[in-house]
Amino acid sequence: MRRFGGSTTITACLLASLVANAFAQEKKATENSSSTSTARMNVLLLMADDLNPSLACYGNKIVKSPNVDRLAARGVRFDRAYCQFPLCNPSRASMLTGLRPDRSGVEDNAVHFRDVRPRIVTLPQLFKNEGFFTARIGKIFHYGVPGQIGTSGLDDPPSWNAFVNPKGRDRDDEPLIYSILPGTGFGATVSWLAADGTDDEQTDGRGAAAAIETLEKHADKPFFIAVGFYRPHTPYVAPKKYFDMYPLDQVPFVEPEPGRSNVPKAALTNAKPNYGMSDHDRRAAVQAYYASITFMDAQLGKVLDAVDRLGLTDKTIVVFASDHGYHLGEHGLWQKMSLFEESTHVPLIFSVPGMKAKGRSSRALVELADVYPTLADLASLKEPAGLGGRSLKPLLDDPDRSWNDAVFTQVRRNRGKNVPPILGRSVRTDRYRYIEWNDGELGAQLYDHDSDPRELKNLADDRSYAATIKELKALIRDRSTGPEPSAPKASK
Ligand SMILES: [Ca+2]
Repeated sequence: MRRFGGSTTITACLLASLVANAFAQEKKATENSSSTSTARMNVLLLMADDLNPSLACYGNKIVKSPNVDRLAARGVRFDRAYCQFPLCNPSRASMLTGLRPDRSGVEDNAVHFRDVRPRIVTLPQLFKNEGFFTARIGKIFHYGVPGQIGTSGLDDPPSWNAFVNPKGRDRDDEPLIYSILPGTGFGATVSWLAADGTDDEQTDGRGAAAAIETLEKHADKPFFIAVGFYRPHTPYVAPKKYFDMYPLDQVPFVEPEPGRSNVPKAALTNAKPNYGMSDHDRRAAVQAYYASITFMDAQLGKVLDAVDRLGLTDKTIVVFASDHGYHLGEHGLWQKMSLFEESTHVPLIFSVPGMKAKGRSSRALVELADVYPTLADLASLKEPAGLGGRSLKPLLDDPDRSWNDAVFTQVRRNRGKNVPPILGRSVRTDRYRYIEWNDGELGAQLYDHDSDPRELKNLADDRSYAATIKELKALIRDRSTGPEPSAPKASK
């Protein structure tokens, strides 16, 4: 499997992968003939927006997430899954095309991947081409939230047979929303509302109802149905009862941290820690984020109930993921677009009928880029050449097996028309996270997760780590697919 770079190792890896591929093909042929084949099973892809792993099944002691938890209990929970770009459109384009951001060409929220790669076959399109009924409900490809709710956003029509763009009272209630930066778009700042009315009146409630209707209509033939919830993306809007579940005095609070002074300027997404929010607002924002998670979880639960009620449980693969992680005050940061752990770490759960490791978790380092090859593998569909990830199928039976040595995330910060953008590259190994900005010219960061899981002590200038940094830099370059500094290439 993957090891640190070096030509001998690479040659050995190539040989090993040739042998492994031949073995895998033979194994696949055998499996396909068995009665436990997952080919032609339905796929239900459930996505949350801007959700970090603040979920009970991921060890959060406060957040109530009974429905994601029950999905985890019947699947494998990946505890170390990472996005390839901590922003909606680049991350979703990468996951759904299977290409890393350098190859998909999508590194901001404006570009559509078809403009760069017109003939690409997306994950749902692969299933559609094989005769599956494919449908999208809500945000799967990128949408501006909340501005584009109720439209198709940056959807990809060739991917679907049908789609629904839910829109609820959260759009009408926008004048009531509290924002820490009044006048700034709600989607770009921290804002919230404990809403009147019922779950069913909210966009995600309407999305769940549309998802259930779609399942009922198409339960009798193979389908790939993707349901994208909009919460907990800001504005954190949820019915009041969900806010009441998190009394303010019980909401955790990230104490002001050291560490902002020892990182490159490029590492930080705001000049003022916590945007200058008061302690009260910081707590209220976390309360609202948690309330939005529990609200989203309840809508997701309705869809899972429908799967059970319609007798689809034994023939439906269910995947749950978020598009990237989220800061709630760590390093004085909020939201996304950083390369720290909190912004890159995502929840990822695969529930596959008949899987051997039901209810277990995996510490393997995995990526959202793995979702496409995994679903293609489970469905025995031929994946397009050059995908960036690898099938997680072996981990679904044996979550403890040896796996990737590293995973990768990148980010781009635009600086205006006549100034070159800042490119950030990060590699996460079992022990370390290394980040470099413009190939190191604008600084670097190294964190030892054995002793510093919160990434507070930057070791990049510590000479005793020079050899480690050399190895980690080489990993980024060995796996690159474009001009330097660049993204990792396919990991297989
Ligand atoms: Ca997002």
